[in-house]
Amino acid sequence: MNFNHSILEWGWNVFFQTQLEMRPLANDEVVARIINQEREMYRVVYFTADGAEKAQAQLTGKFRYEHEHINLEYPGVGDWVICKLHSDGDQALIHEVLERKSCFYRKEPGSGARAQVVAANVDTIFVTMSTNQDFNLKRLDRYMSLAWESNASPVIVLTKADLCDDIDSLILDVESQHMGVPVHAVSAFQPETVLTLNPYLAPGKSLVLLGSSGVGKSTLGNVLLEKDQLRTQDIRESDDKGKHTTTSRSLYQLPSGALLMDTPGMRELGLLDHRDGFESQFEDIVDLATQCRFSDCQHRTEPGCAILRALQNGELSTDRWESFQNLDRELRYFQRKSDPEVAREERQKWKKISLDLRVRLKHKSRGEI
Ligand SMILES: Nc1nc2c(ncn2[C@@H]2O[C@H](COP(=O)(O)OP(=O)(O)OP(=O)(O)O)[C@@H](O)[C@H]2O)c(=O)[nH]1
Ligand SMILES: [Mg+2]
Ligand SMILES: [Zn+2]
Repeated sequence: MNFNHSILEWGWNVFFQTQLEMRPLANDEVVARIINQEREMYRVVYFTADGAEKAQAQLTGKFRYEHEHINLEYPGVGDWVICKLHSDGDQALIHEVLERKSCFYRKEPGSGARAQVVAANVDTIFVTMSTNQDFNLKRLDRYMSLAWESNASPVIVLTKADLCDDIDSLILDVESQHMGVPVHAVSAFQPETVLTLNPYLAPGKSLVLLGSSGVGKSTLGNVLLEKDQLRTQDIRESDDKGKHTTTSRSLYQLPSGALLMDTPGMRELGLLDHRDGFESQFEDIVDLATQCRFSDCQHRTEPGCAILRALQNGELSTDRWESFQNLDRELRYFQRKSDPEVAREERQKWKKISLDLRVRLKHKSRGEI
C-alpha cells in the first residue's frame, strides 16, 4: 500500500489503515473517499502512489444485490471505499465500504425502518440553528439525539447572530439544555465571530454542517472556505421557505486543512422505530427462535434449530426469513451505534490509536505511509 501523503489531507488515518492491513488491496483496486453523492451517483477522490485524482463512481451490481435492504451499508459522503477504476481513470466502481468511525443517519422520510447515511466519518457535527424565526429548542433536541448516536462530537452553532437582540440569553437557554456541548454564536457577516470555530478545523479533521434550510450553512461554509464557492440563497428568495439552495452533499478541503461537508437543509428528521415494533411484526419468527435447542442459536447449522426446521417443511417462507434477517441486521447496527457504553469504549480506543498515529506521522509527514 503505497500512498502519497495527500491521502492524509483527505482525512485518512490509522482507523482505516488498520482495515487495509487486514484486507490488502488487489493490484487493480484503489482506496477512495466519497466527496459527493446524488442518489446513487457518487464522486470520489482516489489515491495512488503519485497523488490524488477524482472520478465518478457507482456501486457494482453485486454490491447493490447484496445490500438491497440495508441502506446503511450503502456508502454516503465521507465514506472510505475500495474501488476499481476504468482504464481511463475517470470512472470507478465501488466494491466495498470500509468500516465507519462515525455515521450520522436519519430515517428516510416516509419509509418505515429504512435509514439514510447523511455524513460518514466526520469528527465534528456542527448542528446549526438560526437565532431568528428558525430557533426551536425541540428541533435542536432531535438533531442532538441523532448527533449523539453518530459517534462524532456535536457542536451547536447558532447562526445569524447579527439578527438577534439578545444572543446571550439564547446561548444560556441552549447551554442549560445541552450541558457540556460547546455552543457558538456566529454571523457570516462578522467573520471574527467565525474564528471561534477554529479549534475544530485542524488538518485532516472532517466536519459537517447540518440544520434546516436557510439557516446559513453554505454562507458559513464560504466564510470557512475563504471564498464564494458554495451556492447560497439569494436575499430576494429569502422568504421562499420550501426551497433548498444546496441540493446535494459534498465534501470540500478548507484552507485550514480540515474537510467540510455542506448538506441540504433537512425538513424531516425521523428517529428510527423501536425494536419492539419490529418484533411484533415478526412474532412467528421470534416464537420459533425460542424453540431452538440452544438459546444462542444462530439458525445456520445448529442441530435442533426450529427455524431451519420450519424453513425445511415450508412453515416459514425463505422470503420472510430473509426480510427478517435484513431488518435484524439493520437494527443491530443502530443498537451498536447508540449504545453509550460501546460508544465510550470505542472513543477511548480511538483516542489512543490516533495519538500513536500522530507520533508516526510526525516522522513520516513528507514521505509515504
Ligand atoms: N443576516 C444574516 N443573514 C445570513 C447569515 N448567514 C446567511 N444568511 C442569509 O440566509 C440566507 C440562506 O443562506 P444559505 O447559506 O443559502 O442557507 P443554507 O442553510 O445553506 O440553506 P440550504 O442550502 O437550503 O439548506 C441567505 O440569504 C444568506 O445571505 C448571517 O450570518 N446573517
Ligand atoms: Mg446551503
Ligand atoms: Zn435456531
